[in-house]
Amino acid sequence: MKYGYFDDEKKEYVITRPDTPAPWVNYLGSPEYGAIVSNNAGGYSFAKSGANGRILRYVFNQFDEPGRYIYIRDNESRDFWSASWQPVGKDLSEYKSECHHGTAYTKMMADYSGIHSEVRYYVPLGKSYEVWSLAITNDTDKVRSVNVTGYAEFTNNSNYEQDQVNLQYSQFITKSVFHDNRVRQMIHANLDQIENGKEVDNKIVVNRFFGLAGAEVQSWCGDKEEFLGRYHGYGNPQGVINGKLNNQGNYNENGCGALTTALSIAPGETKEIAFLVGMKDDAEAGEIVASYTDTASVCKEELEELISYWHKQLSHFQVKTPSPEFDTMINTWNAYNCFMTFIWSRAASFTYCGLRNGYGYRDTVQDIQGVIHLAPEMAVEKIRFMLSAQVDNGGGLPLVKFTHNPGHEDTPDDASYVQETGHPAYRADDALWLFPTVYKYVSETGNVDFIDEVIPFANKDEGTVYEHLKRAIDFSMNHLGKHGMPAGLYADWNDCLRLGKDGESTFVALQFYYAMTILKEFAAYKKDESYIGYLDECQKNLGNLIQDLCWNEDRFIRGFTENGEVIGKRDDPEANMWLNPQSWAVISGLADEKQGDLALQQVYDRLNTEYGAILMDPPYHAHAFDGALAVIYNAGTKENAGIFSQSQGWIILAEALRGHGERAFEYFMENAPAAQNDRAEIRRLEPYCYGQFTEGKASPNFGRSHVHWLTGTASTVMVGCVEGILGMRPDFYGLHIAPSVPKAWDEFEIDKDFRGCHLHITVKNPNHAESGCKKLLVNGQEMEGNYIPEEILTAETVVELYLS
Ligand code: IFM
Repeated sequence: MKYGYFDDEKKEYVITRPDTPAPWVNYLGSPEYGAIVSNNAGGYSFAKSGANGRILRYVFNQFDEPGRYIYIRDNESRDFWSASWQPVGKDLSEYKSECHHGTAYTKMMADYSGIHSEVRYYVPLGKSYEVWSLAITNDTDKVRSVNVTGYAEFTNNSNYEQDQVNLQYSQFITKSVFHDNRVRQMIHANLDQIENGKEVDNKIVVNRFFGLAGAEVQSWCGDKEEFLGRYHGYGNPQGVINGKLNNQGNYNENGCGALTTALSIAPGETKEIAFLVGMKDDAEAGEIVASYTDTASVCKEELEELISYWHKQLSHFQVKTPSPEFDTMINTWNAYNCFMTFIWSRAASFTYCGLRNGYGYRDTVQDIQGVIHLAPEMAVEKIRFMLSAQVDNGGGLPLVKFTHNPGHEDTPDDASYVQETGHPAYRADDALWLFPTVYKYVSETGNVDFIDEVIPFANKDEGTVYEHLKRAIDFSMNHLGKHGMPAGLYADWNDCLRLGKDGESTFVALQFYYAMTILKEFAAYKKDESYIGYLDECQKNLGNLIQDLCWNEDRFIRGFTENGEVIGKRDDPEANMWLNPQSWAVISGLADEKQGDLALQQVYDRLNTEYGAILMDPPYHAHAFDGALAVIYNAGTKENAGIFSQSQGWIILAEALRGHGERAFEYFMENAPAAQNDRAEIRRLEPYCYGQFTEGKASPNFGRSHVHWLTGTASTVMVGCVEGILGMRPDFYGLHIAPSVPKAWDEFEIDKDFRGCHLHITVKNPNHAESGCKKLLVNGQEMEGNYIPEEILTAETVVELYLS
């Protein structure tokens, strides 16, 4: 079943049926002001932090309430509806609507009772407040008298948890008043006579506002219960039914902003107004509302500016292939998803309530990879930040606080860090993600000098980027398990594998092996011969160990428990086949071709499903070892044999590296949101963003996906597609082009900005190959192999590659 379609021209997803199987949301705003809005206007906003800056309330796990509601009431018939289908929820045979989610804006159109409304939700570029701009048109031939009421439900405390659960406190610090054209809600208003800005018990007055521009306020309300009325809900608020709000604020209990304006609209006429929300003191709020007096033109200009900003960001890498699903994901939606994970990490969605008030080390270092080809200058800022969260022993801080203070942080070795973050120990993989991320950044930009940049460590001291990477090697060398492979510690990539200081992880061993290959390239650049010798030796030993201990006829095992038992043996009753060691054996360069192909074939035969490859099989149930925490999940769910979508990116990349374009693309399509647009009732999640996992074949809900938007899937699939399927593989000195595509693709095009030049690449496939380069022409000149050295690039470089 379909609920909408992709408008690729406008880079929008258009929802034509509002009764979607889950709230389908969009992200608005910037790191300064974040806002999430669903196709039914549900959602919340926050200044800087989803945990501590919450402005608009959202009740989690209660199907999409409350939200940014705009009610329209016909004052003659007294009938009323909302500019989004919900919360009033008129009969869909009479109420027609469309929701357009675009890049950092959402538009909702509705037609009911001869009135057309269009509301656009956005956060203006560079601003830290939000706009709900409304155009309302009378499509009938008589004058219509309508009330328009905007409703914003403020939290009683900027801390999300305090607002939701500490009611004996948070309900008694809020108070709202009306001034000119806006409701002003104050938290801790009783401190307003205390010396300006002075804290009492760490508290000062916090101001929020809900304002109206473009029309006069007819009535207002600042109290949620008064607005809704007893035993009424968001679908039938008493204030809207009455046709006039009670002009009273709240004093205790629950604050809100509700503003009604009464409009008389002539036949064919359109009126434009805007509601504005933010966390600003009253004077600034007044200025903001006043700046929207010329409502229609200000909003139009702001929206255009926002759209051109985002479209420019995305323009740095665009493709035209025979697959509309691939194009829409790479050009727009996967890319936008990558930016959102890059910005918000795992902090704020309809699943993440904001309590994880920091960056997961591995998550963020991986997220960065998804935007390097689009915005390397943004990426490097965060790489610096993450390097500054590396402890001087080389390990990464498992959680990097949003308040991170490089050089002064506690570490998992300190009780204070453990108590504050809940992370009691180092994880084996965290710092190893730095290698591919730093490499991808340096190769994309050619900024090799970056490795000499000095960056502090999290706890003390500083070192060059090169030194940071060396310390990461030291960390793994200093944490080896019983056989001499990297220990699994508190977790490897898989949060549900606790292998401890003696148990060992094949995945980490493969990452470590790969890290040494990368660091050798940096060392070669530095002419650090003795270190290259050291790495050669370590890598050789590690490679031999992996080959001797981890290869099990046709697959790589997952590792060893603390007792030395093998995890993932062919004849284990449960979890005898794992996905990630197979893909990573190829990505890391450890597997020889025969091994790689055998292991990948096992994945295809044993783990692949129509929705992607499951993480392992069979699920844990009765045979879980002590550290196999995945057994806590239902079979077919999350790390217990779910289709863990992040891993799809790696299997796409591995198949592509082996030149298996058909397989790589098949894996892409199985889990691509856009490819499931017509199966929305099964997938449930938005068809334009990735989810953390899809329920596997062991689940009765096979194919249902969860944990939308903020997932490492965005970046791994992006890398799998850009580097793998499209074969864009820069190194320090130029660009390798090595596509691995379906045989049926005759031709495709890539527009890529690269080191200040624009590359227009056409890949031709007259012989219907999956991979291989027959000929490469750059500005008409034939290259040797499939490599373009940087020095021959021109401002407009025309590239033609013929597959073999
Ligand atoms: O790798 C982790 C990630 O850090 C958080 N979500 C689950 C993944 C797999 O366990």
